[in-house]
Amino acid sequence: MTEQRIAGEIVSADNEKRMTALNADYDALGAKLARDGIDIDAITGKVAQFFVAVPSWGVGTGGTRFARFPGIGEPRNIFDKIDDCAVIHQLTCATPTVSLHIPWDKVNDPKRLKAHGDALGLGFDAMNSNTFSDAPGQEKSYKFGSLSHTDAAIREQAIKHNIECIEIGEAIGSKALTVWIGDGSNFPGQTNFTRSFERYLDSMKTIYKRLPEDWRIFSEHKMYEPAFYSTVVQDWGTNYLIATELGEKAYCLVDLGHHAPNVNIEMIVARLIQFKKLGGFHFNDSKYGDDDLDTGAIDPHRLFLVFNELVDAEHRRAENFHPAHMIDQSHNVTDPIESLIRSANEIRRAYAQALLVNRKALEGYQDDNDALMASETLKSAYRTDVEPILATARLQAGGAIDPIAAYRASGYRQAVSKERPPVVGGSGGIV
Ligand code: LRH
Ligand code: MN
Ligand code: MN
Repeated sequence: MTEQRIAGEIVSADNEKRMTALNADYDALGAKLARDGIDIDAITGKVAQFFVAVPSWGVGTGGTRFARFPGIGEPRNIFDKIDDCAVIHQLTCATPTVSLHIPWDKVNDPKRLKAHGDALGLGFDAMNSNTFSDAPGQEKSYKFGSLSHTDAAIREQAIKHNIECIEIGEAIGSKALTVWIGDGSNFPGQTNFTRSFERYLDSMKTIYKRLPEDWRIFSEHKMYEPAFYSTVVQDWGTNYLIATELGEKAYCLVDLGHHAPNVNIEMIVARLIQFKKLGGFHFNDSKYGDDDLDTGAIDPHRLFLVFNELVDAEHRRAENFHPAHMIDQSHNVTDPIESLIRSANEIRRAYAQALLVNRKALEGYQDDNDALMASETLKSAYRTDVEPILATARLQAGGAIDPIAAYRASGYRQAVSKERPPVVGGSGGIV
């Protein structure tokens, strides 16, 4: 039996209060969709099978480079983090896996960690390496880069770290490694674009060779930060080159926050799908840059448009299309568990809305160059309030109709704060 961090009775009691209204809303939506020839239960079934991984680093309060304001009951270690992730999955039934970040997560005993995950019904998604900051006691500094560093010994250290991440991942059942580097430059002339990219590719090829047969490697592009003039893996074009240079186990990861404002991310997604190199996502939202806000908090329509491409690919059975869905956000002013619950729901919402798009009609309007009706076809799916579908999917899987209400009713945060000592705030950084 899966261990539960929140008593089942609390969730049932909260569900009980909402059941009648949900059933009425579900029936009303079902009748409306039926008029358009859509079977609501089929959509609910698909939504229930859509999952997204929670980032281990997301369950601790984040911060900026200016300050961090921890909340109460902050996780003390990876085991506490896994407990918090289990709460999110218990209530949403949408997040059965956790994505680790090494060395932020200290995994001294992978067997014990796997057993802890198993007991809570959680598995492990992609491993994330970290050569963008120096770990305490680390021999050589990444101040001037890692996998693309001019010094071979530093590149070697960064390669070794990535291989260690693979080894930990193998022990806990992960099947992918995500590599994001902060390498780049702050001033024109500081680095040679071509030579640094050559060094990066050489390092990645060495890591790639160590990748187990059934693993994938994801490279993540980012336009800026911490380097403010240039980054080595700056955009999806460079990312695509990396994935093709490395081989068939290499794919591009799209972090929604890593593009210039107004970039057409859904089109990037379409291109990567077309050329069979979309590896997956780091979902979040942003207003200005890599703000790492809750997914769908600023621009839910863009999220929908991304999912429109994913469902389109699913619909036409695009080849080699099995993206890994992960959240990557930072919570500065909210309870991270609440933000992650909300984001998992927003991601499923975008998926459900995209499933409602009448693809046959859309294709017809596109072929007839009927711009207005094509756009209206997307809009009418986007305008549909699919909450009854999301809530029913959760309820049928044993979760909560209103997960945030159930979480608040449980008093989980207050309870864990009794055993988890307060954390001192202060300077920034995600720990
Ligand atoms: C870089 C990034 C990358 C890191 C994470 C903490 O901005 O998106 O995925 O691993 O943040
Ligand atoms: Mn990311
Ligand atoms: Mn980021």
